[in-house]
Amino acid sequence: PIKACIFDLDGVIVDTAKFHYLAWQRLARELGFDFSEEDNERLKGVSRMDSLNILLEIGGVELEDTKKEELANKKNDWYVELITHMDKSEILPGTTEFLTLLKEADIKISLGSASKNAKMILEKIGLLHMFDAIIDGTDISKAKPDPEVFLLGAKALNVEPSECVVFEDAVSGVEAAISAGMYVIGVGSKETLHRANDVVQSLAEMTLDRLAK
Ligand code: B16
Ligand code: MG
Repeated sequence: PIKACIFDLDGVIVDTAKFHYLAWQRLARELGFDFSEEDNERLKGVSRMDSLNILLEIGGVELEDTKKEELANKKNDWYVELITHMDKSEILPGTTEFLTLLKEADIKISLGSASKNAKMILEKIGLLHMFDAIIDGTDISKAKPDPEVFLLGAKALNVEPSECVVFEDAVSGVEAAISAGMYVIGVGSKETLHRANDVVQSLAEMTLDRLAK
């Protein structure tokens, strides 16, 4: 029986990727190169510092660690500024409805995100109270595709990994869920997320019946 659902944040519950992109693009421009939307795909689900390393590699820029810290902080300040005005209207289709169905069915809900801004975002969009556990970038030491973020979620909810279903939009997140021994439903394109057990375009397609399968 399914006892818990674990949700990725960015790309599943909200589309913050566009704000991450704007902030990274601004940083790239400042460093003197361009950063395309296609490049940005590589940053989905990836931690802040790993994202910066990918960005610098694309721009062919090498920097010392202290400088990197400074740039990562700067990007985050811009990002936080961009998401200040986020509200309920940013919640992706079907999310609130599906979370409500889970609550009614007594299925536990956890967040499994790489973002250190996750709690703030959930609060802004008014969904924080729906979560029984929140595991985010401040709790983990190993980034997806490592299963740590999802295993900590199962632990916090006191359920077995095999009793959890993960919702993920990133390839690295799908791999993390598989490694955790969890059933995984991809949110996005079937081609990209072909390793997932099932794929939906958005949570609007989710029903308790589909979950039970
Ligand atoms: P922050 P998720 C991830 O969130 C994003 O997909 C990824 O693009 C971002 O770099 C990462 O969070 C870290 O975010 O800089 O806010 O700590 O998809 O795991 O919910
Ligand atoms: Mg994501």
